[in-house]
Amino acid sequence: MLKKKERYNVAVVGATGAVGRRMLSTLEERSFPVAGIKALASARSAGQKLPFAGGEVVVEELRGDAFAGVDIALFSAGGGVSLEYAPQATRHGAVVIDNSSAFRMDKDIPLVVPEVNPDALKNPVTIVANPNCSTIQMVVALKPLHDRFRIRRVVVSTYQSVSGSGQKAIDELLVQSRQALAGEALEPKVYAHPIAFNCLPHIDVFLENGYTKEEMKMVNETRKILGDETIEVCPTTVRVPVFYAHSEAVNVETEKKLDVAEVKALLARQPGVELVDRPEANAYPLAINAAGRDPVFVGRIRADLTRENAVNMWIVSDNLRKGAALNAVQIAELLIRRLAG
Ligand code: 25A
Ligand code: L14
Repeated sequence: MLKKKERYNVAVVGATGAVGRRMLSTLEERSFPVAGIKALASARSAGQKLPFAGGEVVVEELRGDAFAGVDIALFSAGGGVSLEYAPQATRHGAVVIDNSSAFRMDKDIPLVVPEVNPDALKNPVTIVANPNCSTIQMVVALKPLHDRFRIRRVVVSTYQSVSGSGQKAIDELLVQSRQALAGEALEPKVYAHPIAFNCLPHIDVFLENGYTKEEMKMVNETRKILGDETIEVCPTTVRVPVFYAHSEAVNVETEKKLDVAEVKALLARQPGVELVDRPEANAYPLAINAAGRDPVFVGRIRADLTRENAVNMWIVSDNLRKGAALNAVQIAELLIRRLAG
């Protein structure tokens, strides 16, 4: 169990990955009270140096005994690594904040977005799950609408960047873009088809019901985070040739009478949201503006003309930040704040 301290020993598992690197930089940017830092990854990255707090941290191979003395362990090395090593970390007394999908739907494990359901974090905590990136940015915007109007149904289409699948996918989009412009054949490795100049309605694996696992994460995680099993979510998740930040077209239907001006007002004061909604100035959220920034950007807020009590909006956020590293560090901040209070 986490004990109150001035500063905490923190480990990042998967530190060399696209998310792990941002976990390190986010701890630094937000001046998290770090006593000692450990960067853990697979053997092939051991010895590599990563920048941290003006200095460098040498990557160590992930082994069970690496968690001795660790207070907080942030995991982003895929579900298999989490399933194997999170229990070893908790056995050493560390609290695990896990970015993989391994524990998210476990009923004993809190699934937390600090602006949305901070009270899901109940002591004593051993593992906390960080939700899926597409779900996080959507629920941050849905929360005030659910509280005020009670959401009945959400129809969402995502436009997801390649960085969600890691550095190798970022490299693949770059290489294929160059190949396409040079008139060369495109060779897919990470994805089933070329991603350059294309859209793939396929994220994570297909399930028996015809949906992808990414789509079903949006259905199940949204209900768990908002604490309402009656909310219907109808998703289509699409990979697009964008490097950073996911965009989402979201239609929300509510039980109570919905007022678009009030929706805008509620979103304007929702913590974690930045409204960008001035069509007269061509101002709306864009992936290239959201990349490298913390907020969930919301715009194109307009009534659904085909239905009463329904509204459309466009939600954009950096999937590696609010969608992964930032949310994980915010969970750690919430944990230590609770200890302090
Ligand atoms: O890709 P993996 O296998 O899931 O691994 C991701 C991270 O976990 C570590 C691994 O370290 C990496 O840090 N890891 C994997 N297996 C491990 C094990 N058994 C393990 N750690 C311990 N024990 P690594 O040293 O093995 O891998 C090196 C990493 O280097 C990155 N890389 C590759 N080419 C690069 C590069 N970095 C810079 N420049 C290049 N040209 C690459 O990391 C490689 O894995 P990555 O960016 O591809 O990692 C992305 C993976 O992270 C997870 N992820 C990303 N976004 C999300 C996410 N998970 C949840 N939500 C997200 N939003 C995914 O698992 C993704 O595959
Ligand atoms: O958090 O974009 O479950 O490929 C798994 C796949 C996040 C993103 C998760 C991708 C994800 C992801």
